[in-house]
Amino acid sequence: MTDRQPDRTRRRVTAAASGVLAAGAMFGVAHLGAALLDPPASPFSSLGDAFIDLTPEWLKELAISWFGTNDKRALLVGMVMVIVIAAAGLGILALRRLRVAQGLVLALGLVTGAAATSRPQTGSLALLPSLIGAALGALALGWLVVRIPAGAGSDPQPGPAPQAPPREQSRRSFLGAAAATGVVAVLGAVVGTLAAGARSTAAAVRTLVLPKAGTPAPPVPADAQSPVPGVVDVVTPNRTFYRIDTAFAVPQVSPDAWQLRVHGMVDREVTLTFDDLLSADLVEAYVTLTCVSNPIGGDLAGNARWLGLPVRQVLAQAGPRGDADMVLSRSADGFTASTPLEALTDDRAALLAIGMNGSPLPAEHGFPVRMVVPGLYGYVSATKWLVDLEVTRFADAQAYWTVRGWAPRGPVKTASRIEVPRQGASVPAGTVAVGGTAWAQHTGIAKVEVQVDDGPWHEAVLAGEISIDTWRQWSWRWEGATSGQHTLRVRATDADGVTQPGTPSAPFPSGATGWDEVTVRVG
Ligand SMILES: Nc1nc2c(c(=O)[nH]1)N[C@H]1C(S)=C(S)[C@@H](COP(=O)(O)O)O[C@H]1N2
Ligand SMILES: [Mo]
Repeated sequence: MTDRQPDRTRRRVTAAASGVLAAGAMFGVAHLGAALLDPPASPFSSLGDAFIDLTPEWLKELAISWFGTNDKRALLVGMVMVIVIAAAGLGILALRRLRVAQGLVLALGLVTGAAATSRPQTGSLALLPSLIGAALGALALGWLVVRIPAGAGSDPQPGPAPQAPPREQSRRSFLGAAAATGVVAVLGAVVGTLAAGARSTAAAVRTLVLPKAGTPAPPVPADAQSPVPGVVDVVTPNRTFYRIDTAFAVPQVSPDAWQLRVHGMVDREVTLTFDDLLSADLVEAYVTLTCVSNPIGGDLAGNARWLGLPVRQVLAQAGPRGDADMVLSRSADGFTASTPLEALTDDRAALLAIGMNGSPLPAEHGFPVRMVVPGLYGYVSATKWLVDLEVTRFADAQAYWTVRGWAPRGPVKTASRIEVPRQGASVPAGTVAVGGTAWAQHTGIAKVEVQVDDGPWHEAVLAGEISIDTWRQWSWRWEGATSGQHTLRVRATDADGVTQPGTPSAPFPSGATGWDEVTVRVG
């Protein structure tokens, strides 16, 4: 008995590895099949998307606080880990109950296939890749498990178990099967990823030539950037602009096929093509976007120059009915946002944007068309991969995050943050340069004040204002900083004279409040 123990362990480890290889083949083949048939039907993106949609609010908040905008990568790693562990378990199960394990592999294929089918951007073939992958995975599992060499001196399993490997089954036969399965897994993953890449919108993003704005944005004032080194760029480069969305894989929407349907409580439906947008009289505006999930002092905000067609012009064509009060915008991947009709029809720069800082929208920021609305959090206004506008009423329709408990209307709350010095920094005694950014989109920032250790509030120097729709930077010279630990606090007052409340509240359900503070060591 004792001398058989290592053999049993070895068989189990080999079986676990077989399960992982079979799952690799299953997912690799399904991924490749999806890339050829219907890329969004890849089991990874559909499982990821389904998981995100089903994630409870507290877990989503936790994920954002742990991983920030790396939450998707973390989810992928987590998903792969769960699949590997489950597959290893199935491999061990297959040693004794091969048919049951194979049945579970097929069931897993059905689940991923169902997830793929349920995604708004997948077509009628979405079930196929997962089913083909699962069938192959089940076959591979059987193929591998019957070849697992029986340990020297070990007995076959008792009873007429068909999966008990004949003793003479050579090690070589197993290794050959394992290698073949591994090759299928890797080839599926690699070729599938390449094929999906070739079908992506990357080339369209690169080759699109943006038209010139009929109404360009006024130039950025020379003093708009805070003079304090280390404060963020007052115009955020596209490459570092924060990204928040529910899409596990970036939706790929071709500008050639793009259409925007405007319907609902309107006098006449309007359909817009991308060419209609390119030939329209476009407006350019600097607008600062902010995420409602941004904690006090957080960096889920960015400022860009957007090029697009004012939404109000398209709505005027459609003629909203008098009793409508909301526009539900919908993305290609099913995300929706509820924007007050008024914010889209008044004179603010609410845009169907096709350009960001002089370039076509990057794929992850909504290519080919997104909405940008000054003064509202992104979740109620900034729909990326936009395909549909439904004129409706708050009483009749709910958007993606409203269903999950967030406020139906999301005006941006006034915020200010200290960027320099950083939390925990050591600074020399004497004069310390303090600087940061404040925002109150579509109202404007009138005053920023800084406090040291519960002392009096000092008015900071405001940098130049790009527009009331953008953030505004500030600086303050802290004179006579004495050695020791000190806390700096900041608060802003908007152009209506309203000062940020000091009472802290969490981002859920309508945006964080409170004053940002940093503790530094002087000396
Ligand atoms: N299609 C789609 N659009 C979306 C979202 C989304 O999940 N899906 N998230 C919104 C949220 S919550 C924010 S804060 C902004 C972020 O835009 P960005 O990623 O370009 O910074 O996009 C908005 N538009
Ligand atoms: Mo957001």
